[in-house]
Amino acid sequence: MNFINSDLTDLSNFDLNSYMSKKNTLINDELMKIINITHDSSTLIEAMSYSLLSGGKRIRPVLCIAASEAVSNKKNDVLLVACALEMIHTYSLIHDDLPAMDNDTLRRGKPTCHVAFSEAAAILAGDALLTLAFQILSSAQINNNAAKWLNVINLISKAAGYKGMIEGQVRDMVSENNPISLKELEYMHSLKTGALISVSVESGAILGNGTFEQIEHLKTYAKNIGLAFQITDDILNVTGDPAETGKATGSDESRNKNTYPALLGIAESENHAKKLIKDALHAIETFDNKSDPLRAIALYIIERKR
Ligand code: GRG
Repeated sequence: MNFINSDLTDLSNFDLNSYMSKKNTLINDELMKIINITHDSSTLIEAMSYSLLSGGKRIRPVLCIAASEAVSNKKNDVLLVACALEMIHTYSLIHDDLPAMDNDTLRRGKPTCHVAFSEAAAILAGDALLTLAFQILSSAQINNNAAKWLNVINLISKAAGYKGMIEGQVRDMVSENNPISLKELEYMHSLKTGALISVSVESGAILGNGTFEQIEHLKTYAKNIGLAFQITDDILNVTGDPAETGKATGSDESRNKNTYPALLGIAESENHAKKLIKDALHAIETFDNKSDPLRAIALYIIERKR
């Protein structure tokens, strides 16, 4: 990675693919246990598990686990928080794809939930995943950490809520056909996509018993990767291959959406995303090699093809 000072990115001893694959197995096994689909499951449970277990990248739950590992030498039990974050993310994708929102028919390489089931089933599956996330969070075994868990639940509800992801989605919808400034675009992205990514990192760091200073550095890391993630998503909507991304391309332009490529062009958008990743890596430069997964994920975010 030549655009960043090599001492920030010496990851020669770290294999991100193997790390992601191990964590994904843990997360997917736990999600399957939670959803527990059986032969007589209802349509609702089938629709929930159809979207939840359909092969997303699991970036948010992995970030939560990686942040807890970055600040701690102990094994921290953040798997349920990680799973709750993935449920909230999946709910947002199901609702984002609905005819009343982006009206998309392909997601994670498969027909979207409302296409595979029905619009009503998709709305209810999204609602059920969102509420299940908070049920899981509030019923976890918390030992002596009750105040920290309550704080995490509060932060996650804010990030997913009316001043977080949902407000970002509303801004995205109302700004269609209505050009906004770069500053407004950045704010919209920081809510729509950044808030859940940030809280994934922050909750892992809190439950890993990170110090105040470590958590502040990780929040800066998360803010930067969150925005870079959405810029890359915007770029992939122009340049990506649906066979790789598992979703439609060209849809932002046809809906006249405000995106980084629309405002800055592809090359400038890529440069901006690189600069954000550089800032993210700087924020955690004093952290030891337990943060290598976070460093590698930051680089992956702008190199990904899906
Ligand atoms: C309550 C009606 C109502 C809406 C909820 C829908 C919604 C609010 C918010 C949507 C926010 C949203 C869909 C943001 C897009 C974020 C984004 C870049 C998604 C793609 O994430 P990836 O690439 O997907 O991590 P995978 O499939 O890998 O998990």
